[in-house]
Amino acid sequence: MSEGLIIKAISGEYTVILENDQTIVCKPRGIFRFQEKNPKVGDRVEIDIPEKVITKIYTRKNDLYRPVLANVDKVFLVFSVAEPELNLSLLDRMISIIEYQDIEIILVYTKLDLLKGKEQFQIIKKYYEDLGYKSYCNSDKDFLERITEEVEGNICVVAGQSGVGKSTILNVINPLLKIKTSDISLALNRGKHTTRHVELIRIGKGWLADTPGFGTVEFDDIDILTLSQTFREFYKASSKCKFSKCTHIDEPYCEVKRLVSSKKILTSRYQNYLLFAKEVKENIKNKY
Ligand SMILES: Nc1nc2c(ncn2[C@@H]2O[C@H](COP(=O)(O)OP(=O)(O)O)[C@@H](O)[C@H]2O)c(=O)[nH]1
Ligand SMILES: [Mg+2]
Ligand SMILES: [Zn+2]
Repeated sequence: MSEGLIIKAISGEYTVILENDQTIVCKPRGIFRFQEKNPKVGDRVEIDIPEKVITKIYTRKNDLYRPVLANVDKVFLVFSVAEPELNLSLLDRMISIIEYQDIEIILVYTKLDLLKGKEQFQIIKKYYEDLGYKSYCNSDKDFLERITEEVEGNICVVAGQSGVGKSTILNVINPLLKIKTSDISLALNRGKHTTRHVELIRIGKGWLADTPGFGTVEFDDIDILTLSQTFREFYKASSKCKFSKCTHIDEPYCEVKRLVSSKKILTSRYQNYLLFAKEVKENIKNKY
């Protein structure tokens, strides 16, 4: 028996890379079907080399469905600041969903060259950095170096809307990949039904997933209190709310609402929170 990492999955066949860099295409052991447990890219597995069979899937640190990936350490959230303009609602949504999965978030901003006044962007960038999210711009002089450092020893994913420059970044990181970049109109019009397989690409001593991105981003089985806790600054302030389980919506003496009025919390953060809370409530209603 040997241990390896699944780096590619296509129609029930899994490419497993071993410690010595040998790759073997394996099938899962039949029993997984009965356990309704399918191997995923990112899974650490035990394989039977002569049989070319995956015999064991090690416990996952986390488990993503869109994209189908396990054991992700970091997500690079790529956002353009122009064409398409910075989408703070999507940014907050993705942050919340990924926080919930306990994955490190790194923000990557692109297309600063297309932005006229940068003051507003700088305020927003600083706000998220103060929350503890590292951020880089693809125009930073040492961008490539820093991203390569971030990937080292980790399984990472690049996520973001179409047209923000994900493929361009991947090509800079690894010019050998030659992933096709598309002009923006093409990228934005590409049907949402285009499915591509997920694959881990080696970057130095780490792995980067080349995926079509986080397709639909919805709040599946999260409750409102948990949602509120994925907003780091709300969580921090909540100890000063009058009610211990304050959801910062209708409750009086709410510290979060006080910080919103005094502009210490970004208005867009609070508005997006209210929007997501409404979605969560509707999801719960639909379920019962
Ligand atoms: N001006 C400008 N264009 C960019 C930048 N990054 C990417 N692009 C362009 O934006 C378009 C979409 O990029 P692509 O990498 O295909 O985006 P993806 O859909 O996220 O993979 C392409 O025409 C790129 O050349 C940038 O920093 N500045
Ligand atoms: Mg692309
Ligand atoms: Zn509150």
